[in-house]
Amino acid sequence: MAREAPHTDVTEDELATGEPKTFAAGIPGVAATLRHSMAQMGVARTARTLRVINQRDGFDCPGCAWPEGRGEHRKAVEFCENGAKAVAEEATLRRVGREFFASHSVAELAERTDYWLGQQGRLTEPMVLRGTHYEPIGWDAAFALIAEHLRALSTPDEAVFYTSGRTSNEAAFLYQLLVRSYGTNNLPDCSNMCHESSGAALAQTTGIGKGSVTLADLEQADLIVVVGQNPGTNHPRMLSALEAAKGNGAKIVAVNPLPEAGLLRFKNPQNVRGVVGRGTPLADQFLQIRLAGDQALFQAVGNLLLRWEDARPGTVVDRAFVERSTVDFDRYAEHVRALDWEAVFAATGLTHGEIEKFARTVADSKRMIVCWAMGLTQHRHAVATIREIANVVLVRGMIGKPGAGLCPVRGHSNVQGDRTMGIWEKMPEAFLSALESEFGVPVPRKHGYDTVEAIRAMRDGKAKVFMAVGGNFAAATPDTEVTEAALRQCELTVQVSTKLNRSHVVPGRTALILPTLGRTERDKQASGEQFVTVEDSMSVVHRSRGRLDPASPHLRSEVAIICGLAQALFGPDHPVPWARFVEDYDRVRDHIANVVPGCADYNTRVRTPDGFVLPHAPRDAREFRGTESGKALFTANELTVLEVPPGRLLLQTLRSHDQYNTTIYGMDDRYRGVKDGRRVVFVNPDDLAALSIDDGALVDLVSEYADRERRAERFRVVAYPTARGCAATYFPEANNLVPLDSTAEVSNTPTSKSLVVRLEPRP
Ligand SMILES: Nc1nc2c(c(=O)[nH]1)N[C@H]1C(S)=C(S)[C@@H](COP(=O)(O)OP(=O)(O)OC[C@H]3O[C@@H](n4cnc5c(=O)[nH]c(N)nc54)[C@H](O)[C@@H]3O)O[C@H]1N2
Ligand SMILES: Nc1nc2c(c(=O)[nH]1)N[C@H]1C(S)=C(S)[C@@H](COP(=O)(O)OP(=O)(O)OC[C@H]3O[C@@H](n4cnc5c(=O)[nH]c(N)nc54)[C@H](O)[C@@H]3O)O[C@H]1N2
Ligand SMILES: [Mo]
Repeated sequence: MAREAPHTDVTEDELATGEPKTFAAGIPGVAATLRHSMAQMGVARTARTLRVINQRDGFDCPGCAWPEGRGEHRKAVEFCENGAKAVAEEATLRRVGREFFASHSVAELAERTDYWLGQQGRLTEPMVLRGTHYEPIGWDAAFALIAEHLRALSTPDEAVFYTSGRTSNEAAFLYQLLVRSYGTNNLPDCSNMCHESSGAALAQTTGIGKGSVTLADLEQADLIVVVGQNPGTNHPRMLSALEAAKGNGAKIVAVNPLPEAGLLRFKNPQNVRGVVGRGTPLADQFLQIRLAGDQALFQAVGNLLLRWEDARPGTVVDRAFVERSTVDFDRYAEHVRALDWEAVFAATGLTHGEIEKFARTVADSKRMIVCWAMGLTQHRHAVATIREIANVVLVRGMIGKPGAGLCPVRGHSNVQGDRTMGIWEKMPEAFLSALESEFGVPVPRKHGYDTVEAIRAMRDGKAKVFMAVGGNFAAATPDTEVTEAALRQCELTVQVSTKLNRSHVVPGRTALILPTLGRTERDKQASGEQFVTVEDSMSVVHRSRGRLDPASPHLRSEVAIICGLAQALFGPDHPVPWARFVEDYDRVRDHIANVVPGCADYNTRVRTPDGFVLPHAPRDAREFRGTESGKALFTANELTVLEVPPGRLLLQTLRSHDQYNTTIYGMDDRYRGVKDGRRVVFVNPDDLAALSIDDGALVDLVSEYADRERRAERFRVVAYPTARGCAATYFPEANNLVPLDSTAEVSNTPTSKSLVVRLEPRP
């Protein structure tokens, strides 16, 4: 049954809605940045902090994974409104100390909203849950307690070790080494809920699960297709790249159920025209697609491309590339030639004319890039959809040459780096054996649990210890009630965190909070001040060094926490020199150089001003060594149209302009015209008319899934120009509507962007 969600700020009564904005950033963006930063950090700290974001000698913005410019392309201001909010959130002057925990029981904190929890400030010392309250505990005692629990398990597979994508490469490498030395591959991470579908599709078709383009490519492209992504909010610096591409004559096509402000028009706050003028119109074509219709769209594009090729052979298909570098073209061609256009219209909600115009732009392009994010990855057929995009790119030979390629735009600032460093429940054999021989410790081969499997294992009593380095597992995962019950059932939960969040108030029988340094903070160890390294969405690895004094003298770095735990768990005679790693992170990097492919000479290369770019065979050499055949793979993907019963809508859960995942910065969603409320559901006015529901009505959202119904209460309806039959609401408030078992094929990513729901008006 539905709980009156404590996620709620019951502010929907004050909710104000207005026209959605048709442009992004400009003056309101700058004003919002400064207001938010100064409220959290004060004036001097704001000035000092914002100056070093994403600069060579500064820290990597903890916002998104969009790359910085290299060489002379690096700007004096390499951050955006939302990056500044992420920084302010971490560099806040507010603190959560022992007095705070003494005066609030866990039960009481569990009634608070996520927003309230996050607003209390930075965690300052290790805490352990005893009875009703968290109490201070020393670091050594905390490590001993975890080690004791881990040693008591009947198998290491009864423990789960989660990671969120802010963890540095050094910490990630040591964490997976700790977990594998202990004896399990249970390393679920936020990526399981994020770009897992992209990784799976790209690895199968191109041989490497990462994007193939660089920032320079974007500037050279003549066509950039942005599918299922809202860069104006989630990757604002990408808008500058789109604007530059546009200036060079590129066309931009946006594919989205929502007319997202940043995609339609952009006011760059970093130039005069952006501040005073009307800004740059970005999208040349906006395809307002139905949720989960993209596989059909790209099959239809493939169908038209082949038809035009048949009419004028040699003009559309890049024959030389297809013959030399790919396999299974004929199977693909046969499949899309037999396309059922009625299914395409039903799935996309688009007309033949709209699709044809788009396909024509694709056929005319000489340098095409396709970018995408969560709008593609969080659907049942996500992997097939991304494979379909790869098909179109391969037909046109749009990979491994300047200005062209596949560009999954990553979320968390180091989520890609964490994977490179081994955070994955199914790392390949080559990595595991390299790790084993580097350190002389046996490493298990059996695949571990991903996020969804980890929840099931905890629910079923098969996993009993849960540890998280970062993130907010309780709020970010699907099926909130199931997940929270699963966490509460654990014997021990351990959260390594910077700030208080929902996961701390849904504790296991014993629970620890271990506070850690953030990106912005100075990290001093025995050999002096340390830096860490990260990898952005375009495979650039570089340094990040914090400059602020730590939020509290008791904080430890993630590296120090992991090494401290390892020493308690393995004792002094372990073959891995854990204590030495903490003293000097160069020693960690020397091992990364030996184990991680592409990282030879790591310590030298990360010290070059812009860092270095990891190898990527398709991008660098038009080679596809990683696939089974050694060539790029065309795939034939069965087209399945999601059936939505009459009277029901397809609901997506997405981000407002005022949040970072489960961290809520504020109650507004400026570009969508929403003020003072998050419990809203956006619905097309024609659907509202058909359902006889008024704009502004209060409804429950009821998701219908095979096993049972799930209900989220009290959402305010907002009539909004989304695609027909589709609705949208915010993550994480609606996560209890996402069934644990409803996941994408192959990637097992929760389908948080296509939920069949009905709206039930409240009396
Ligand atoms: N400020 C800020 N920045 C962030 C984050 C944040 O929360 N706040 N989160 C970070 C993380 S971890 C990630 S993964 C990224 C997320 O970046 P996005 O993927 O941009 O995030 P969402 O808000 O989930 O938006 C999904 C977009 O896809 C569209 N969409 C949904 N379903 C479909 C579909 O079926 N087809 C198509 N074509 N479009 C669809 C939605 O309308 C929306 O525009 O951002 C990162 N950056
Ligand atoms: N319904 C729905 N669910 C979703 C999504 C969706 O679109 N819809 N998106 C999914 C996606 S794309 C993602 S990536 C996941 C995100 O899942 P997570 O990564 O688990 O969640 P976050 O909200 O990013 O984590 C925020 C917490 O991280 C901690 N933190 C911040 N900085 C640091 C640091 O430097 N070190 C440490 N140790 N901790 C730190 C803080 O305590 C903060 O409360 O959610 C997924 N869930
Ligand atoms: Mo993400």
